[in-house]
Amino acid sequence: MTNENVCILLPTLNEEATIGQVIRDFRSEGFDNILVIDGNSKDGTREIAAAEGARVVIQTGKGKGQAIKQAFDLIVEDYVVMADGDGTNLAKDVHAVLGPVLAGEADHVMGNRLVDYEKGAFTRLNLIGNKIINKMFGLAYGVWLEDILTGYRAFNRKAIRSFELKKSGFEVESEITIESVKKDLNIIEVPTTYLARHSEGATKLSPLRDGLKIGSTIYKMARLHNPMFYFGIIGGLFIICGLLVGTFVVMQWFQGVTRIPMTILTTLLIIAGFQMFVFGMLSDLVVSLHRENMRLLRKINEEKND
Ligand SMILES: Nc1nc2c(ncn2[C@@H]2O[C@H](COP(=O)(O)OP(=O)(O)OP(=O)(O)O)[C@@H](O)[C@H]2O)c(=O)[nH]1
Ligand SMILES: [Mg+2]
Repeated sequence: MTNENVCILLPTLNEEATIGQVIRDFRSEGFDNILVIDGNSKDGTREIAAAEGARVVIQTGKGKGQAIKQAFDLIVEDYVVMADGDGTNLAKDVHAVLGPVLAGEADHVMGNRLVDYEKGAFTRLNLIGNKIINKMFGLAYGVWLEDILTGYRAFNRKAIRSFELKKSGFEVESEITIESVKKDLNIIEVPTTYLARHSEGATKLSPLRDGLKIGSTIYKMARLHNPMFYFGIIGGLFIICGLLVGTFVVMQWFQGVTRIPMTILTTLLIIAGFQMFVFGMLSDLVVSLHRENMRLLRKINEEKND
């Protein structure tokens, strides 16, 4: 097998400061098949990429997610490596990231940025946000990965064909990871080096806005994978509110004041909370049965294709 069967996918938006070097680095590692999916950059990104020998496609919509989805539909190669165009991923790590996919040990390899990162590569807010999101992901999906938001990944064809991506922005990394867990793909994390952004390139990520969007995507998508987590949180909130109001009612009662409407509210909140848990349990049953059926269907499909 030659590296022609590996497509290096680089999403870019105004990355003229780094894209040329990134492409040269991947080429010097032996990868010439490079696809740059560009979000209508207003600088010289596309011209530089084309001059360095990459195939350049302009995305039809907006956002990194839309770009990746469009690129996955275009790619015909058996293997894909996705990396950022801002020079924060090291091209020489490509062998570590791609290796397990080529060896058939994984369908999806994720380059963990949190083991070895340059000073300044993450702001304090980004680092805390990443850690919270990784823990939340573990709780919701039962798979404890160390860096679910990494942009450095490798996939085989089976993986990219199985993804059903709907999000258009920076939720794409979480969505790809969730899809991989849902579709029972073999996921491996490998350590990679993460560098700080080039001083002339600006980040496209807004930590608070995108962080909240990512958190909400992980939470909402958990409804169909771990409903107990989804409904449990809502139920827990109802019960906490019920207990707070209830405590107030009891305190007032000790002082000789009886608060009938608040007592009713307490009961309603607590009953509604418990009902959410019951919803969660029932949905869990439905989802588990569905998962079994999907596994069986995938197995039949794989056997048919063999
Ligand atoms: N095609 C396309 N690429 C995008 C878009 N937004 C960001 N990118 C690219 O996606 C990669 C990751 O975006 P960054 O802004 O670096 O986000 P990040 O790596 O999470 O954040 P930093 O840590 O600040 O670098 C970069 O190569 C961007 O140029 C978009 O809307 N369309
Ligand atoms: Mg970046």
